[in-house]
Amino acid sequence: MTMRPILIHPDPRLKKVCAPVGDISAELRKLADDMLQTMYEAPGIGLAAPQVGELKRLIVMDCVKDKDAAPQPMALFNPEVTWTSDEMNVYEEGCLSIPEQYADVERPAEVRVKWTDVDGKEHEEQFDGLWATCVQHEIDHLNGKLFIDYLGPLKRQMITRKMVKLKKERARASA
Ligand code: K1U
Ligand code: ZN
Repeated sequence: MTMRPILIHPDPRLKKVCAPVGDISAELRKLADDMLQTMYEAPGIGLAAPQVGELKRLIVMDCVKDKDAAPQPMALFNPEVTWTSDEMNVYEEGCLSIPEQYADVERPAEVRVKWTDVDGKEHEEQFDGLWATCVQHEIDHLNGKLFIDYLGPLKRQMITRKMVKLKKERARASA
C-alpha cells in the first residue's frame, strides 16, 4: 500500500465531476487500498478519490471512532444516494483537503446508498449518524462539492484565503 499526497483546496481537481468506474480492476483495488491507508494515516474517517488527484467515483470510509472497537473499512465504487430522510442533522464537519477548518453543515440524518464493492458485488444499505454525514460529504467530493460550499460567501472566502496562504507556506517550506 502507498500513501498518496492529499490535494489542498483550492485545486481545480477538487471542483470536477468524477467519472464512473467500469469493471473493478486490480489497479482500482490498489487505489482503494492506498486511499484507506492514506485516510488512516491522516487521520480521517473518509476520503474521496479526487482528494488524491484521481477523478474516479470511489470513496473510502471508516467511521468507527472507538479505538478499542474493530475497524470497519469500506470502499464504495460508483456510490449513489437512492433515498434521503426528511429528518435533518447538523454536524461540525472537517475536510482533509481543508486542514484545521470546521463548520456546521446540515444534511439528511439518514440516507440509503447503493454501490459496487472491491469484488464487483452490488450493495444497497441505509446509513445513519456519523456514517450518513460522512458518506454524503464523500459523495459531494465526487461531484466537485466541498463542505464550505454550504457556507455563506464571506465564511467560504475567508477559509479559501487561509488555504491559499497555507499552500504558499508549505510550498516555501519544501523549496
Ligand atoms: O473527506 C474528507 O476530507 C475526510 C473527512 C471526512 C468527514 C469528516 C467530518 C464530517 C464528514 C466527513 C475527515 O475525515 S476530516 C478528519 C476527521 O473528521 C477526524 C479525524 C480524526 C479522528 C476523527 C475524525
Ligand atoms: Zn472532504
